[in-house]
Amino acid sequence: MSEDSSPQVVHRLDYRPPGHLVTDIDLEFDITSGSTLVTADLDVVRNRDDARHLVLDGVDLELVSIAVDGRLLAGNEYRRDAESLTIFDMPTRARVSVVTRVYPESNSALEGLYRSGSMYCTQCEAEGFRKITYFPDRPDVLARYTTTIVADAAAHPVMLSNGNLMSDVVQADGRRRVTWQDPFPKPSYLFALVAGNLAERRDEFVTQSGRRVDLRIYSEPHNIGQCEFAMDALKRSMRWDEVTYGREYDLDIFMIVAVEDFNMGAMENKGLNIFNTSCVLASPDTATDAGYQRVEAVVAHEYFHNWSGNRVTCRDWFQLSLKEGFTVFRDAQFSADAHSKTVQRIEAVDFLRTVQFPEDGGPMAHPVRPDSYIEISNFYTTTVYEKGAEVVGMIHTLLDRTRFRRGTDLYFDRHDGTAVTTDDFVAAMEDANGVDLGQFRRWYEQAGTPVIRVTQAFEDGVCTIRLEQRCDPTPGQDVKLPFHIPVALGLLRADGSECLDARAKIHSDAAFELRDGGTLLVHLRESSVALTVSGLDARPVLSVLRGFSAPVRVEFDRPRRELVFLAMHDSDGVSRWDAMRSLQVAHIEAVRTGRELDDSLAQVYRELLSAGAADPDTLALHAELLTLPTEAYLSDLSELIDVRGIHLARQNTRARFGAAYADQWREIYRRLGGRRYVPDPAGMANRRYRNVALAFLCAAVDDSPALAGEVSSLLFEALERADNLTDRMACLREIVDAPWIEDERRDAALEKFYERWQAEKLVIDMWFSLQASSPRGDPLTRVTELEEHPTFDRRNPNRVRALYGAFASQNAVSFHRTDGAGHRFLAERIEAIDATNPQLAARLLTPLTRPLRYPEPQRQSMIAALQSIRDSGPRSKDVFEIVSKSLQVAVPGSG
Ligand code: B3K
Ligand code: ZN
Repeated sequence: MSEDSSPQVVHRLDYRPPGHLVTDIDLEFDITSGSTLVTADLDVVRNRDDARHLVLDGVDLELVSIAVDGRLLAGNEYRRDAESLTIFDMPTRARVSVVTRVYPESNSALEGLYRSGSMYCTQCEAEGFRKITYFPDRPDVLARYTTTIVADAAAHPVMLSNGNLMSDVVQADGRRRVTWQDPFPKPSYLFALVAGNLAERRDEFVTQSGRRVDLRIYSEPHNIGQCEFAMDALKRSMRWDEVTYGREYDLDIFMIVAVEDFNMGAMENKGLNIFNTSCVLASPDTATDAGYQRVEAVVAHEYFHNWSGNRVTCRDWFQLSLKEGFTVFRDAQFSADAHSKTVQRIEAVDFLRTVQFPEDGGPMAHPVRPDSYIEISNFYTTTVYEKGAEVVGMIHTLLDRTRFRRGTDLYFDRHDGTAVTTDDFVAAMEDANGVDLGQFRRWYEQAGTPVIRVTQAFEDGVCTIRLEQRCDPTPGQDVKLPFHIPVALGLLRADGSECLDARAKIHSDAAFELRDGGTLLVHLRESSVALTVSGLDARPVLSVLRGFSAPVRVEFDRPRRELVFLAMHDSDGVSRWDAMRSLQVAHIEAVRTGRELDDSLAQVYRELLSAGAADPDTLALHAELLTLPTEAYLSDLSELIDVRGIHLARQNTRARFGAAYADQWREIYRRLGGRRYVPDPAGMANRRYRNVALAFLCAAVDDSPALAGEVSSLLFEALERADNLTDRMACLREIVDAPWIEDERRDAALEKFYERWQAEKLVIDMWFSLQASSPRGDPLTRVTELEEHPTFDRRNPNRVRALYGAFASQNAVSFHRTDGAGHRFLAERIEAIDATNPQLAARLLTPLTRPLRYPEPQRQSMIAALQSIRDSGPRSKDVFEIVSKSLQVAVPGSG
């Protein structure tokens, strides 16, 4: 992008139905080394009376020929510019034949057709198909695809596309010709092609109606041994969607391909999902427990898209959350059914608060249904995905499970085979259940995180609770109207029992419903509502926002002893965790500001450590309760982020609680050790708790240096003995971070680890990120040394994120160095990466986008870093949009 060209802003309200539709498309890919010839035959029908000319999207394409109904067009019959091709005076119906040449070998943006390792593959969402051929590349043009691939047979034993296999022949010239046909009309973003020398893992699934479906996972041959877990997750997902949503798979075959160079996690192309290896490969030595859970969730997510996304798709990209929010909600339900519901929910809330809340309060804040964009790739955000899932979750809460299912049944029936809007989704929920979600729709329309302020009074047996909501302005939205917020409340007696049951005397102007287990669901629709509960013996302890019933912040000034009580006794695990978080945050904040500390937090640690945990779910919950919030979580809670202060206060707290209970941590670590490795929920809970204990024990050394010898022997022995990556990484993390381990021993451990696992790229990614995120020594120098490592590859997104991403987002003290070197470093790397892979570059920008949240001198140096990217004339719309929006907020009037 040159400096003077002002990039076009796309507005939601400018939507118009497509001028032309394409009913069928025949594609032929003639793949030769260095270039691929693409022939596309499109059956085009006029769709709007005023559409005289046919406009097709196309970017970076070499046009070889273009014909209409078999007649080659002369130069004056069409026009081409950088992003489109217009055929003048199109007949109402015609067959358009376009031949283009593309260069997958030199496609480093990883969008369109590109090469990764020994294979060719595609990525078309959102607007990548236009880099393959000329086409109306928008999600509301649904066509039937027939795809033929012709390539050298020996080099490409596997040639795949969407749908069912129609033919597979070796031609007289030795080239192989394979044809696939997808009977389901789909938008171009769901097109996929893969060709290469791949290994395969096969299985099958019999659907609820008795149809047999072939299941295949493909990967580079060296990775095929790590596909078993994903296959199992796939079969479980297929069954789950039948049972939970009545959704059955619809083609004869379902394929997953694992690709090493991929910009995001995975892609739900019809019948042919393409995955980043990091989201599909798993083995005890190459994936941590978190990795296993990610594989399971992403496999499920992409599979679920077959209905929520593919069979019913988006009308335009502003509706992205229609498929993404809903599908994240579905995959979270699936994971909750497979693991501890409470812990799954805690992890989702933790992520939302750490990543989505800052986004919603920053320069890129946008509604779940955005109103405008410059580059749609920038809107695959935690707001569209995770907040979108929260919005669907609130509908689920408001309706309950049975009525929600009634709504989704109607939605799928009504819209199967069409491209619709988030409004259509909500309307189906309303129509199926006779409810009014009019005000609720504001969750799709207004950006920003609402705040609920809670006050509680008690007098003469009457407890009065007042809830007030507000939401700060966000860019472009100065005034917010009240949201319809489902607030789940509980009232607890001193013995931990619930006050609210069918006999409770509750009064409020707001609507409310009593749910199972003593939880009251209050519909907060006004700016402020009051609720009274009378006939109580004593002041109850209020449990607010149980299950995190809405994506809001809560302000509630209350005695710390109530938080201690909730952390130990609330019947809702999420609320226990939330109370614990409040105590931890208050403690760390007191340490940071040098204020007097009380014993509240210690009291809960003592109680939890002596409580024991009888079952895996409790063990997993206790591990979550004991874990301290990350620096990123803490940062979002203060107006002005004191990076070093937060780091030191958290370290100090870790050390103090480590040392205070060193005997217990040691005992837990020993007691839970020595079990055979199994990647199931019980095994994961065990390892999680045990490694929390290990981390505290290591932190104890900071407070009690005399422990150094014992703890370091324990660490090195445990590293040696570990039979799985989770435990190995837990030890190595401590070894890399601990200031009390000599440099030589640390370097030797890293070296040995590298030697042992160098063949496993995903493990080496972790090796990079472990070092990039370590606060020890001089991280920036270490990161610049790691850039020179022979296996560092600036073109591989996983490796880039492992090094630069981990440094900028998990090594705050070094990234935000007061001399600005961290900021400059990232800005320079982003400029370089923007030249080859704009989507990757744009994602790396996040840690630089909110200068106003930092004090001087960081603020100025972040602004300077953004300005230097701007002044270098960003090549892509992706980087331009984020840099200019960040600067507009940081330095109003600039940007
Ligand atoms: N739909 C894809 C994301 C595509 C991102 C394009 N920049 C993965 C997913 O959400 O399932
Ligand atoms: Zn998705």
